[in-house]
Amino acid sequence: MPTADQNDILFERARAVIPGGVNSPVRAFKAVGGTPRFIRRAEGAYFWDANDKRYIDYIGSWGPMILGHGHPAVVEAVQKAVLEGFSYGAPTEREIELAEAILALVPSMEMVRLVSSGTEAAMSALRLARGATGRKHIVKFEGCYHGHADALLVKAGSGLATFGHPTSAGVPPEVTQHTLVLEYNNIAQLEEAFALHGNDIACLMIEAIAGNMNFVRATPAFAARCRELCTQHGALLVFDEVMTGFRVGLHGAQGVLGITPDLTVLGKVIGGGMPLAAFGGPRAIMEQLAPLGPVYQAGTLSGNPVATACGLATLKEIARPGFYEALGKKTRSLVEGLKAAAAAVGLPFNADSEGGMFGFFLMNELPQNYATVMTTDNAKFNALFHGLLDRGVYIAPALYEAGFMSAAHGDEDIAATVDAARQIFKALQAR
Ligand code: KE4
Repeated sequence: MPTADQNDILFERARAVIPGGVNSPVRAFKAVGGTPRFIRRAEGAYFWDANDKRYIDYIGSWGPMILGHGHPAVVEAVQKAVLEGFSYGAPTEREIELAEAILALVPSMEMVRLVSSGTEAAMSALRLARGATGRKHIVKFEGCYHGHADALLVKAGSGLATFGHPTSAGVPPEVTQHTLVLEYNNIAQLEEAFALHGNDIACLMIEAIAGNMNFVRATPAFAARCRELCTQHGALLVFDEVMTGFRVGLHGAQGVLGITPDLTVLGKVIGGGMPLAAFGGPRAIMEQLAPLGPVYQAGTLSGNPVATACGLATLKEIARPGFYEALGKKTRSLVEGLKAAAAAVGLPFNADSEGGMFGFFLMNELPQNYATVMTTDNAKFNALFHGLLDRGVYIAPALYEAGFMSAAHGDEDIAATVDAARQIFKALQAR
């Protein structure tokens, strides 16, 4: 009699008390089918599910675990911090230390405000941009995700440069009527939108390397045009680097592209796996924030003393010389190995990476926008996902998500991953 699958048992129990059995939708495996794995513990590049099955983890908590799980220096910092208290609701020196560390690594920032999630950081940056410019309109791009604040849960309107419609129930159209949703990497559409609305645009928010439609880079020309048009029209350029910050390189996507945004949104890696995010920019803009200025923003656990200890210890490790060279080499090794394995069986496949972030596509091109990514054969992706999962390799349970390498992944993990993929690619090609 096979032993009962503990993941099934836990999933059934979870669905009785938590909507969909999860506290964040992507974890429910709805896009790929099957039972989510309930994780009991993690260490280094691995985590173990409720059946005590080990997986090579390429989610890394969706980006934060860049050092791998349970880095000794980070564990020690958190253990020490909790003994001093969990939360005070009062300022601490450690918040200053983390702010100083972030500003040292993000030259476009003169000041930073710490919050508890990427959604909160992006939402607050948006409000600050509107408050600082006195304008209503905002620009975002199809396929970019900036958390679930109402004004950002928007899909493109019909026709060119028309205002967006809500993607979620519970968001009144009045809230999204000022959000323009454009096609990523479409310079002509961007220029049209600014020609029509430029002087009413408070900000353009973008993932300059987009990790929410798998892995799509803004072309240098497109990124430069975003910068030029924002400058020309007095709109603020906001780089949402919640995922790319300290992930694609020590200076994020803005460092890779050489573009200076007006505001930057950070999260994930800066919390090292604990609830911590941030947004920042020039002093003149940031000082519009309460308690100094008219733009209100607040948070009970903002700058939490344990989360800031975790973040600081993480930043200290990633700032060490050679960290990103070694991480980038590992990620490229995985990507090149997967491409070679797919080519060997003639499977249409391509992949890309930057620093510790990667993506792959079951097509020969590297998509430039969301519509192209979505032409992927879902059934093939799902077969790949479950084939890897069965072989102890855990990638994102959705084709529109990116993958994440950690410093703890070893050559043997990468070889095992490529080998598992090789076994599946052959079957995929035959479908
Ligand atoms: P959070 O509120 O989930 O901390 O951050 C929102 C957010 C903002 N900006 C970017 C670029 C992001 O990628 C995210 C969150 N990313 C998703 C993964 N695609 C988090 C995973 C989840 O939703 O469970």
